[in-house]
Amino acid sequence: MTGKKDLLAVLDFYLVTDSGLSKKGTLSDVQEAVAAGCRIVQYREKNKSTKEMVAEASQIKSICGADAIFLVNDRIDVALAVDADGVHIGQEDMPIDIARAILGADKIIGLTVHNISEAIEAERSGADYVGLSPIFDTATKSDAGTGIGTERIKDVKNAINIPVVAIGGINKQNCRSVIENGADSLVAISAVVCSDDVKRETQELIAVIKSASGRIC
Ligand code: 3NM
Repeated sequence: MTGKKDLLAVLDFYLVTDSGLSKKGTLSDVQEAVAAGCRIVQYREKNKSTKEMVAEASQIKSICGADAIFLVNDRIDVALAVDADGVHIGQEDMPIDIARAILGADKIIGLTVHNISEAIEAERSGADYVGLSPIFDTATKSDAGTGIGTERIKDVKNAINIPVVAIGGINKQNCRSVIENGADSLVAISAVVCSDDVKRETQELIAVIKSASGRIC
């Protein structure tokens, strides 16, 4: 197990980048979130060239350093190019067993799931954590579908032994219920990257998550 995999146990707030929504830019968002105590960053970029992505991913990797896990969304080639800590993939992306064969045992692989059966299958196939989505309706991802609600988090959490990261429509107002219903960590893209102060927003979310999960602040 790598040192970075140990961090999966204490994720709290999980930053996913969105250059389309960001007010100050992806690199600034990562810098501020990591400075606020965020321990996992996923570089999610749908509109840039591979060359631009490799350059940006390399900069994000340096910002994360030893303090934060650095994952790349979907693009296993970009993750390998910059020696990221791993990838986050969806149900329609590279099959997880093939992703694992390409990346090796030490890399972190997260998989998006929408229900208990996908979560059980994710764990069986060797995922290191699942992203459960969407918890609430969200405008950030047009094809995300209807929110499943917080009650379903418990069902998924009880069915598997790997961390559950909640995503979709989460903000400072509803994040407590997400953690109280069993999520180990959560993503809040628009709530954070559209805010005027990413660092403060991240700190406040982390404080609520720690308090809701009983972790010491
Ligand atoms: N994936 P916000 S929802 C990147 O349902 C992503 O798989 C989703 O953004 C999924 O926190 C989503 O602004 C966007 O709602 C989440």
